[in-house]
Amino acid sequence: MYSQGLIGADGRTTESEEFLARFQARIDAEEKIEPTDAMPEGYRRTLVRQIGQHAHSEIVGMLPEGNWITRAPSLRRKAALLAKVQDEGGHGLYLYCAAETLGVSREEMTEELLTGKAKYSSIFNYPTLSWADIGIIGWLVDGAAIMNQIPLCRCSYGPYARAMIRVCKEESFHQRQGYELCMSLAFGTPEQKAMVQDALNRWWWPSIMMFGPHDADSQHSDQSMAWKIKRFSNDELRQKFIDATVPQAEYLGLTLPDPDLKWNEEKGGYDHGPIDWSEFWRVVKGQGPMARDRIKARKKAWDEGAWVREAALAHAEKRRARKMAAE
Ligand code: FAQ
Repeated sequence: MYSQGLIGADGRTTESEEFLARFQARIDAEEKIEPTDAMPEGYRRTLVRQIGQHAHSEIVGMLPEGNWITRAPSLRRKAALLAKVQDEGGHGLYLYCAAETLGVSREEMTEELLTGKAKYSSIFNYPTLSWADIGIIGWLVDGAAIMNQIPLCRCSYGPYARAMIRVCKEESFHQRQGYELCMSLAFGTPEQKAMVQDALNRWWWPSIMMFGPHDADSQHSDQSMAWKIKRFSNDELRQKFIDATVPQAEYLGLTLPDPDLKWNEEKGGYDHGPIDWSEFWRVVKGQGPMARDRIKARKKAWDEGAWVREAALAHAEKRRARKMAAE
């Protein structure tokens, strides 16, 4: 199927130097790579891994907030949260479609998620304990997601870059609804302010971890940046996020739970305290507080949706047969 699929039995690529140089020249010239173009197997695999992980994150990411839809405190808040969670489902679908253009099926990707072979963002393994968590997720988690995803609109792979344009517009709206929710709590009663401060204390460090390991420990960054899949390193994006978020917390009168957070005039950004990477890796490896529940919920949805997939296929087959008979 792929003219570039020159993988030996040992799993190693055998693409020629000339082929790789020609491909790199296209990337360097900012050409978009499209599904039918020849591409190195490593490029294809990197995209399947990243886009698949990204799609799973959107779908699993519906669960922590979905948990609060029936308990939203007003109709306005309920409508906004319902729409946000639906948007996340939509993002997952665009991303699965973008990954499918690389020759991987939705079934294969789902199987990898359910067996723990494919990752999803660490952030969704934390519980949503109070209503304020919904505001904080919008403000911080969508805020971090946008910081990471705006550059993906310029990703070298066309279908991924195009999918990200709409995703980013919607994430930006999500971030604002989250910040507005935090404003009403932070400027509300002392109990409401304490509730949003508690949520901020719990979500700050996991949000900072969303950007992935420090650059020195990021195994994929160098190659992904050379292929212009990633445009900024994990640490660069984390720094941009912190610099944008500190003044927002100050405006709300909330404290970020990092005593080492200080403006550094020389670098023109904030210094921050050490990140607990042992927690990050524990969560990434499936030992997060909600990891078991998240996979259980996805497995239940996949199993219980089997009849819908079968019915949709049977319907499509019937239509195809009817069309053939009419021709
Ligand atoms: N969680 O070498 P790197 C959202 C893994 S969407 C889990 O630096 P890379 C929307 C990484 O996969 C949030 N695993 O990797 C929303 C790799 O393992 P592998 C998701 C992580 O790919 C909002 C290993 O560590 N966004 O929030 C994490 O160059 C609100 C080494 O790392 C995306 O997926 C992590 N945080 O950089 C929904 C964006 N970080 O695969 C609902 C697209 C790293 O070799 C509510 N992805 N790992 O087994 C990316 O930009 C990149 O993949 C990074 C990681 C930056 C996440």
